Amino acid sequence: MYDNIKKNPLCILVSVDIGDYDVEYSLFELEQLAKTSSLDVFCYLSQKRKSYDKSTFIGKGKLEEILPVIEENEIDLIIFDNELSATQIKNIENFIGIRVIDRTMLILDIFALNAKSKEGIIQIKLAQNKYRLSRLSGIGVDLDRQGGVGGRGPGEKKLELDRRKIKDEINGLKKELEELSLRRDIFRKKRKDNNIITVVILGYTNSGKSTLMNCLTNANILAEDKLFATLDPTSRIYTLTNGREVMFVDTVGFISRLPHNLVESFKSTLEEVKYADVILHLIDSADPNFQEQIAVTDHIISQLECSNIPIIKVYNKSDICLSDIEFMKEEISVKISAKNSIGIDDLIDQIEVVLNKDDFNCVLSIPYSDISVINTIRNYGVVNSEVYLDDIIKVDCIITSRLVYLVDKYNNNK
Ligand SMILES: Nc1nc2c(ncn2[C@@H]2O[C@H](COP(=O)(O)OP(=O)(O)OP(=O)(O)O)[C@@H](O)[C@H]2O)c(=O)[nH]1
Ligand SMILES: [Mg+2]
Repeated sequence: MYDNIKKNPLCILVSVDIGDYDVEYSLFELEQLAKTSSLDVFCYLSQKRKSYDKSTFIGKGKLEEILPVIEENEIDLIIFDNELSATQIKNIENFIGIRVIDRTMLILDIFALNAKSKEGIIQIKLAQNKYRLSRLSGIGVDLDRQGGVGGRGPGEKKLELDRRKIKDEINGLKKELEELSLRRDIFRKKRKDNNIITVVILGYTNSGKSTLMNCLTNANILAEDKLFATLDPTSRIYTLTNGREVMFVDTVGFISRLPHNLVESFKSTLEEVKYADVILHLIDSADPNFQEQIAVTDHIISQLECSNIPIIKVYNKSDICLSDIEFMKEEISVKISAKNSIGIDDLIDQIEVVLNKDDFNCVLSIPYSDISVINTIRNYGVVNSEVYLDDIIKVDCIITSRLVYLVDKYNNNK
């Protein structure tokens, strides 16, 4: 009988612990990443060392231990939780006879699979090429060493050609991204001109960003129990209780030790964050490691030059959260369950409080020639009363600070 059931590749997760990060948590995350990539995990393995082994990263003795486990259990793949050099991968593969990849390669693979938009695909290609180039550089150093001082190894010419090819490709991709980014700038300016308020949803991968977006706006975005389900920012309009329209933007999720190249490459889509009026930092409060996840997201937010934008911490998955989270007093926070639509009104209230913080009351004298301004005020503020006089309209209204530049000239009380 033929066995027609297609099995997922089986892998072993390996890590070397030199005490610079929480290895246990990172390995747990690596398992989630492997599962997202349709790989089955056979076991974890970690080795405490003072430093990494230059040629095989993990000690040779440990590799010898793994060998029979691989043979007896028909393991297909070894995944290292650390970033390995090309030479280290080659040396380990020669020793154990199966494929070896590292955390960065796995994350890049998942991103490549999930990228849908043109911009997303270019960004991931850019990250992959930068990664390939950094590894080729590594090989170059090794070849230089083999060739001795001033000596040129036999494969070096080809290596130089490969490097140039990748560099050309990187430059081409960067150019394409710049063009797309320019288009995004124009779109953003239009939004600003139209006074559209933007609320960006940020947070750790799998925290429920897309579920919240769907719950608020019926956006129909894929939300699933997999890492990096969303790569492309998606935006939808939502109308607040006072009639003001805001645009919610769903974004790519974060993870600890996110490959540097990836953050760099996704900067253009994350640029949206810089222009947000409010940031919602979504947190999976049911995850035992939610504190670490908050710290990772805070760190990435701090790199995005948006320290002046108000942030609301949104503790999601309250339906399955066992511990009673004590909110920090000084921060604005709210507890919700996006999946069950619990606490959404509170969240909207909080957003309104933040947005209305800078609102103020004024009486404007608007000439009939500029009557359309009243509509703008109505859309983005509150009109209390309108009195139609001979040459002007007196408008008593509450306006947001964003409208000041538009209505300042009609304000007699300044
Ligand atoms: N129990 C529970 N599950 C939730 C809640 N909100 C989201 N989830 C689940 O969490 C998982 C991840 O949700 P997503 O909305 O895809 O998360 P995300 O933050 O967009 O993830 P990425 O796009 O991968 O970064 C899904 O299985 C959701 O059903 C909630 O309030 N309660
Ligand atoms: Mg998502």
